[in-house]
Amino acid sequence: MSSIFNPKEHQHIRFNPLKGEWVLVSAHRMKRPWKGQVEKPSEEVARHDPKNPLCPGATRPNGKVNPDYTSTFVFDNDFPALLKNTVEPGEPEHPLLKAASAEGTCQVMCFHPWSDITLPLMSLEEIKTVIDKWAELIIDLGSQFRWVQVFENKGAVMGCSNPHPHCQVWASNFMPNEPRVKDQLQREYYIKEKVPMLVEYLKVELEKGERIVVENDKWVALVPWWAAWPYETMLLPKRHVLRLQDLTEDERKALADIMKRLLTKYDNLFETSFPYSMGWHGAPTGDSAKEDNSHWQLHALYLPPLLRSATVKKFMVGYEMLAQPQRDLTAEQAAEKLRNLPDVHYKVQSQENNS
Ligand code: H2U
Repeated sequence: MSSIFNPKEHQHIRFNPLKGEWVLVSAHRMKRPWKGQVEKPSEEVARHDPKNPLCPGATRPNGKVNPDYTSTFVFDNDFPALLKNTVEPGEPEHPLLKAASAEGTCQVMCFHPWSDITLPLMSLEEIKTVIDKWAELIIDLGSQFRWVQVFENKGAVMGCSNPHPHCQVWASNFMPNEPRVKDQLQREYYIKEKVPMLVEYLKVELEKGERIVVENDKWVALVPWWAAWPYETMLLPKRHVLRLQDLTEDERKALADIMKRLLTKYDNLFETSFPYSMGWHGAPTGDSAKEDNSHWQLHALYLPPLLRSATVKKFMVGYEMLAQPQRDLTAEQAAEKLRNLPDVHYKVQSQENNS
């Protein structure tokens, strides 16, 4: 073994300053054979299924009828994990049996009337409409709740329960764990360094360049130094922005552009509708919006599970659950692979080739 450190050959641990956690990087493990679980390839979906509760005009199991929507469509989740009026838990019987109130609301947002379309295949105008709707929802729910989590589960492998393009929005009166820790660590960094952590981080990444996947004049998509999932990416605005609703018109248009390009590259990687969970993290809302949140920088995270092919995913199991996350290729290798993929979707390319 050479004595000069090579991150592709020599395992090491990397620090995630947003979580205060380490990730084990052992790129040499990609060489091991795989005889484990193989996922089902994603199936073709019909454009309209009147029995699908997310489709325009469909009757949902609770009897409510969806309008014949032609753009985005938002409705209250019929099976919400958070409700507005609830009974609060009393004083704990023991300090180790602590509980606290959890009030909130859950909504579902359909991106498009068609079931057989996904964000990378939507037009820039249609993606921009989704972004505007996200901003509206965060303003609306953020006036009542401390945290508004916009997230999309895409693909059955990520637990998505319906193939129609959609996301969810859960708002709560408490800060969930991920943003709570991020809030604290970004605040500590800001107090010490006098600059928001992710603003400084983007500066470093733009100088290095090796983890950048795609960039335009307002946004950067990169594989973070500390990425845990194989093709995890972070989407960052080039300006210091606290919340999604603070984005200018030009920044929203540029966001639609970078989302389309990033998600096209994802689909092109294994020529499949690339599964992931994604979500937005920005400064807290509700009563927390009255405080100084300068330490925050808006960003989105894409957390895709696929590792080797359209059907072999990374399992975050034994060591990851009991010790810490481990990844099988370096962040730089993942970024290079994604960066080198075409910006034209493979389905569009094959249509062009056939015409
Ligand atoms: P997921 O695909 O990420 O599970 O999101 C779909 C959501 O849609 C899910 O939370 C809701 C489910 O509760 N839903 C309804 O509210 N009404 C329905 O009729 C079907 C699904």
